[in-house]
Order: sequence, then structure tokens, then C-alpha cells
Amino acid sequence: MTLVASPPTTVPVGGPSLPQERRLVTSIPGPKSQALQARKTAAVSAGVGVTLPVYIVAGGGGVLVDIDGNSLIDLGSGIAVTGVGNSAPRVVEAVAAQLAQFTHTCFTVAPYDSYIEVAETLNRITPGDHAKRTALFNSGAEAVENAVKIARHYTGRQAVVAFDHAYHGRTTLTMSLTAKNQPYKNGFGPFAAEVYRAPMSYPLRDGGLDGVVAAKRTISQIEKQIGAENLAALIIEPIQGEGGFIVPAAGFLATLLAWCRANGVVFIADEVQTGFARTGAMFACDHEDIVPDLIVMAKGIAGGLPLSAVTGRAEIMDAPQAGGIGGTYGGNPLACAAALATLDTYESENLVQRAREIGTILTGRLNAIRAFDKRVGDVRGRGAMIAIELVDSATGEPDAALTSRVAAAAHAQGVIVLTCGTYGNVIRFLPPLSISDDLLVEGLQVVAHALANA
Ligand code: PLZ
Repeated sequence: MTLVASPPTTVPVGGPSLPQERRLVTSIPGPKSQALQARKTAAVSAGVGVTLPVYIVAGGGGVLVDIDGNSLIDLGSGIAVTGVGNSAPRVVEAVAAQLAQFTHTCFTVAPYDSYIEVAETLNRITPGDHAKRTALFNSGAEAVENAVKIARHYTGRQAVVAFDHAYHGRTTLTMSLTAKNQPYKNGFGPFAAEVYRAPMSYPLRDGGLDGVVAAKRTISQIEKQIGAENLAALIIEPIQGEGGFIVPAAGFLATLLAWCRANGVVFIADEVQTGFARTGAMFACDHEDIVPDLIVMAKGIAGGLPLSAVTGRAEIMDAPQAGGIGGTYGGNPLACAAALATLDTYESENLVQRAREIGTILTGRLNAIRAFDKRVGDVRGRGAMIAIELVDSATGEPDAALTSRVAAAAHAQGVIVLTCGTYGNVIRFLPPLSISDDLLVEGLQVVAHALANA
């Protein structure tokens, strides 16, 4: 029995120096990837799905290189994680240096300064200039859970409101906050108590309802069905990610926030997918001057190392008893070293501006397609977080089958695009901010060609 499935003779080193090209040397997936996929099926839980079974050996800039030697254009960033690029040199250097110093102590046993510096940085760059505190965790879901715990402790209330189309994670509490049954919830109940769902603003599908009007509808439902006095927190993605890159109508978030303030409800912004320059602002809340009470961050925070955070008003974050919040690995020193290098890169390389440029290219090209192809029902998003919603051109109904065909055809041509949406009919673009214009345009041309022929 061989333990290693014939690795390539030379494994390229990742990072931006990797040749920035789309290069197909086998069909997708190639033979070595297919062999690994067979081993995956035999060894890994079937519940762990794979979107595109090409097995990666290196990544950097705007490409991923697979074990068969194919170089694919990356328009997904590992779901909005590698904003600074894969194996970004500064991140590699910082993690390598930390690796040689110490790998783990548990911050709540014997602390270290990088955790504090990450907290100070997040307190500075998140919306609002009030006094803030931060706590670090490992995954987006874990941070969401802790934000809810902290809000409950602070308010002494239990109910939590989440929205239609929301995605907040896969743990029991966060799965309960997540809206979509398949594949996230089906068979995994019972769900957490005191979680309530409220209507979202979804301009394409609510007749373009005014944002303030949509918020009043939501508030009325909350008041009637839950009662503000029972509500600890309202959690919302300022642009919904998995739900379909839904940008609420202007005024929706601000009206909800004002109601939360007036009623002592903690407003939690889940910026796990939208955070860190992605939308052409450091945080999506910044576009509408929304200052959340708590903000949840993960994904883009540490260049691919697992780290997440909750940052918020000092009086809320300081409410839990000492020892009430924690975890073995939260704010691990390797992840903190990566985060400090990553966060500095967003600022020093002005990646907010780069995300805007990427957004201009994406929306320009996608709107040009929409002008003649009525199956593109919507082009939406902000910055480097843009999606198209595919519909039946006659009825406007969601077309999930078309969406799957387009994504599969793009994959076969060496372009990694992701789908999303409650109705499975959204193709989303989340390129690393380190991608070149040429690669981005080439990737878009492949998707356009796939759509034209689907
Ligand atoms: N909140 C807004 O987008 C993760 C899910 C991938 P974790 N989104 C990608 C998958 O299929 O599991 C996400 C998010 C928002 C929370 C989360 C959860 O973050 O790091 O995956 O736990």
C-alpha cells in the first residue's frame, strides 16, 4: 500500500511569485486528483463535501496549482479568506518566526503580547471610536456563538433575531441562526431555543421595497412575536454571503440599528464574509456609517490561518464574569502573528482601494453581459464581493440548474467560482485582492463563455 499518491516531482513554492497564468495540462480533475478523490471517499466523512475535487499543492497571487500541474484562476479565495493572497510573503515570514519561538501556551493560561496587539488593532479599525474590547476565537461560528453569549449576559435577555437567507455557521446555535435547511440543517435538529427569524430586505425579490419600509415591517414582526424586552440581540450580515450576496436596500440597516439602540437590543454585525477590505471598505458597515454594538470577524483576518474575533462596546464585552469566555486555541500565537502581518498589509497596501478597482472590473463586465442576456437577473454586491443571480428570462424564477452548469463549465476550464443563494442560483466572485487585472478579466471571460454556452 502506498501512503502518498504519487506527488508531483517538483512541488512549486506558493506565494505571489508563482506563475500568474491559467494553465491546463490535464482534464479537470486530472488523474492524480481523481486518485486522491477516491481516497477521500474511502477515508473522509461523506458529510464533508468538495466543490471542485482538484487537490492543491501551491497557491499565490490569483492562482491555485493542483497536483496534476494545472494552474487555476482563483475567484473564490477559499470563501473570502485569502484577501492578501495565499502564502503572502509577510504572513509566511511572521508565522515562520513565531513558529520558531513558541507554538502554544493558551492565552488564558500564560498570555503573550501578539494577542493584545491584534485586539488593539481591531479596536482601532472597526467602525466607531467608542471604547472597545476584543476577544479572539478560532472560527466564524465560534465567534458568532460568543457574540450571542456576551449579548445575553449583558442584557439579561435570551431571544435572538436572525434573518431570512442568513448564514452564521454550523454549530448548534449558529446552525439555528442559519436560515437554509439544505445542506446546513437537515437532520441535525433539535435546534437552539430562543432563535427567531425575521424578514430581510432583498430588493430583487421584494419588489424593491424601500429599506426603511422593509425595516419597519421587520420591527413590527419582532415587536408582535417576541417583544423588545425579551430580545438580547439582533444579528445580521450587512451583505448576506451564503444567502446570495444580498445587499439590503439603503436605510434598512440604519433603521434596525436605531430601533435596537432605542430598545436596549445588542446589534451584532456578522462581518465574517464581508470584513477586511473585501467590499471596498474595511468593513461593509462602513458603507452606510453603521456602528454595530458588536462586530464578528473571521476569514480575511489572518491570511488563511484560523482566527476569529468579536469586537465591541467595552461595557458589553466586559459584562461576562472572568473565565466566562475563552477556549484552548482562541488567539493562538501563530494565528495572531499571521493576523498582525495580514492586517498591516490591508492598510499599508491600501487593499480597500484595490477591492474597489476589482469591483469596477467585475460590475462593468457583468453588467455588460446582463445588458444582452436576460438570464442574468441581477448584478450586485460591493467591491470584490460581487454576484450574479441567474433566472429564467421569461418568468424571473431562480434557475439553479443553469447556475450549476455555468459553475461546472468554468471549473472544467480552470476557473474556480463559487455558487450560493437560498435558491442556489447565484454565482459569486470573491477573488483574492492580490489577483492581477489580466487574470481577473480572463477568469470573467471564461465564466461569460460558460454562460453563453449553458
Ligand atoms: N458568518 C457570514 O459567511 C462562513 C461557510 C462555508 P466558519 N461562510 C462559509 C461552509 O460551507 O461551511 C460564515 C459566514 C458568515 C459565519 C460563518 C461561519 O464561519 O469559520 O465557517 O465557522
